[in-house]
Amino acid sequence: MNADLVRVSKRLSAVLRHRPASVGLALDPQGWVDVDTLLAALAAHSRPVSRDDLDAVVSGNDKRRFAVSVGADGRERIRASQGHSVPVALGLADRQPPAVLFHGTSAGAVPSILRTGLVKGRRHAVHLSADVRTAQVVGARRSGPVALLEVDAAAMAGSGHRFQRSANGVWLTEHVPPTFIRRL
Ligand code: HQG
Repeated sequence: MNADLVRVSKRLSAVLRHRPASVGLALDPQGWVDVDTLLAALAAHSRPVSRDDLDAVVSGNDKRRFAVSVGADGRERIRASQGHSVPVALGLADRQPPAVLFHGTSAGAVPSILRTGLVKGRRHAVHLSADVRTAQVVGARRSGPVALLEVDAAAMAGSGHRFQRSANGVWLTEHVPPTFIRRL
């Protein structure tokens, strides 16, 4: 994705996950907003995004962060697939996770994580990756060396922890206690 589209993707993330009110919008309870309404609101707040760029970000995004669908009113709507800090009910069903999941983070965070487990912070859920490579990329967003953690998801599910998978393949859970975490 070129630099302009990365900028558009970040702009959409900010509005659709964290600050819809910054452009005068409210998301519906499931996090959707009408595409035309969104584009008009961005333009009205001096942050215009063209429909072509929105489509390019939705379909070309490395991580498929956004989903477009047709609402009950027959109009196109868009939402972020995960990562919200504003309250939304994504309506994801509980699913049996793979036996192991992975989490990439900064090495400096590991002692704290091994004490209190993985906590969701301001996000809705702890984000886990299905493969080590993705976890590596997630961890590399932090400064300093990356630490890779393996989560015993089978054992967690066995003791009643619930998991969901976002539309773009991120595994979500409420909290990962330290006993299920192993540093790779
Ligand atoms: C850490 C990106 C100390 C955790 C990615 C992480 C992902 C703790 C940071 C998505 C801790 C939170 C989410 C504890 C957790 N002590 N540190 N007890 N528990 N942490 O960004 O998982 O590009 O909220 O390790 O691809 O890094 O936005 O979570 O380093 O899918 O689409 O606290 O964000 O997606 O950071 O990333 P984040 P994350 P997007």
